[in-house]
Amino acid sequence: MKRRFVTRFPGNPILTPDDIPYPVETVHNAGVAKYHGRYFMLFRSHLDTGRSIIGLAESTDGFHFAPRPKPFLTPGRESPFREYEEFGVEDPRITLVEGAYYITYSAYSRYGVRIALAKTTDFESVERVSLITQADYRNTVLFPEKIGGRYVRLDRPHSDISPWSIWITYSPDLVYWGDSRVIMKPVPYHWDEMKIGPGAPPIKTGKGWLSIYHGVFPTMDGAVYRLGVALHDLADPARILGVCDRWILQPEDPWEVVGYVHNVVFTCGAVPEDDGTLKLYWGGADKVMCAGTALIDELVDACLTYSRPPL
Ligand code: BMA
Repeated sequence: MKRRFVTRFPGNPILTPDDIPYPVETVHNAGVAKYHGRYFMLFRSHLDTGRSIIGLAESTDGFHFAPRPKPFLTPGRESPFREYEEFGVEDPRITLVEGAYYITYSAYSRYGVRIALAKTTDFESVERVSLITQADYRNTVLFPEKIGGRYVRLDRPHSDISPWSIWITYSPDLVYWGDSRVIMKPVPYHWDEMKIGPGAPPIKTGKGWLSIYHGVFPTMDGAVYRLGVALHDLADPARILGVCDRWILQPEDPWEVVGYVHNVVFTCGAVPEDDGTLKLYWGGADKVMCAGTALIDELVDACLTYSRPPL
């Protein structure tokens, strides 16, 4: 019998390229937010140039999504975004901060990959705020509130001499960021040994901030992307209270095992519900969107019960 932290929605995959009213090759790695009782999904799609854009789909139940007729966010046309989004925009994450939905996404260009920040208040129009990292960052999630008077994010800089790890960074205004430190590293010969990165924006619970991250393991058959969980202290999120030693989700369904990139489950969003459940969303094999549910308390307990050192 397998341990199950996540129950897959029986109607998976919930969104595929065939559902999208404009030509796309993939629908994956979506951020999701609940707004006035409706679910808004910002999903990444590869075009047949190999570059990515971001689309929008809406749902009343969090499982059945209707895509909008046109993409929501395509590479910026005005400087400085034009220069840094030339190769595409990818992997959006949505966090509600002080009444606005902030979107962090990867901006690709001839200069590398960096994180851009945009915001919307209505999922109709979107406004770019700033480019918030230099190059060599591609996963950043915002906490939904100021902590200790500062905005906080988890990010994942690239490195040649250390396996790619999760860092924490602070800002007075969401534009200027600093005071970074590494807080969580992969563990050798472990499911996340090759690299880790933030997944869904952190979720506030009574026992700490729950972070769902991705971890990668190299095999003779290529890399395998799985999801894990960590719990951060509420008042000082740089302090990790526990990292669950086990993965919570791995590629198993056929559309997670085979696709645009095989053997990938990759999350950019999860929605906590009032009844203590979590709706978790992930890209299957970089090709389709999938959903499942989990119990928030069970994920929090897993961080504390099967804990391994964060560094
Ligand atoms: C990562 C990113 C993700 C992708 C994953 C698996 O490096 O590119 O967007 O889902 O690889 O291909």
